[in-house]
Amino acid sequence: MKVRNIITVLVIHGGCLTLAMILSQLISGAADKPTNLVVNHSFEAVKRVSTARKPIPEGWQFYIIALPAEGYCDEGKAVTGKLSFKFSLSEKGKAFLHSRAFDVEPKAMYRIRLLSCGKGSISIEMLWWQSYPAPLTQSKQHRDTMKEAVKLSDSWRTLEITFKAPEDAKRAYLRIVATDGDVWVDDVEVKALP
Ligand SMILES: [Ca+2]
Repeated sequence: MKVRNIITVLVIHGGCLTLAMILSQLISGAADKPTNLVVNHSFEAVKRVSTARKPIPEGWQFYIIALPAEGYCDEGKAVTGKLSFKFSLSEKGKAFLHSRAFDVEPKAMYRIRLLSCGKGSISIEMLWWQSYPAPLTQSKQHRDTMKEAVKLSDSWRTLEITFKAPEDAKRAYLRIVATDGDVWVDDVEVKALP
């Protein structure tokens, strides 16, 4: 809620307005702001499957599609915090990083932003579901993707794309696809546009 609106409420209610009411208006105002639908967006929270394995980010799933490939939270580069997610791939390697699934509104617009750098290429996809996780029911338009993968460089750059949720979509998750070499990702954001 804007300060002007709070002042209007104060005028209407006069002395009856309590501090609790002001706070409640401020809290509801904050809830109206679009929030990042991706948890652990900067890859700072990690989990270790075993002491021998490299740490992977909480709230994300890593899938190897073509070997050799690996992926882990890396201390070598970061835009914010201390860690980023690093795909380490050979020329033939391919891997997916999936966010945790989140609720979506049918036909709403979702803007995805992330920062990335490296020697390889990256692409952003959204997977849409009528129902997820169980029962698993895909939307008729199940996958939206960038037209082509983006070739990266050693400098961090922002990638952004907006997708429209299909009319039967209730759930979705983000898929980050890396190929052709080492790729770092940090500060991932998925927001519903007003
Ligand atoms: Ca980070």
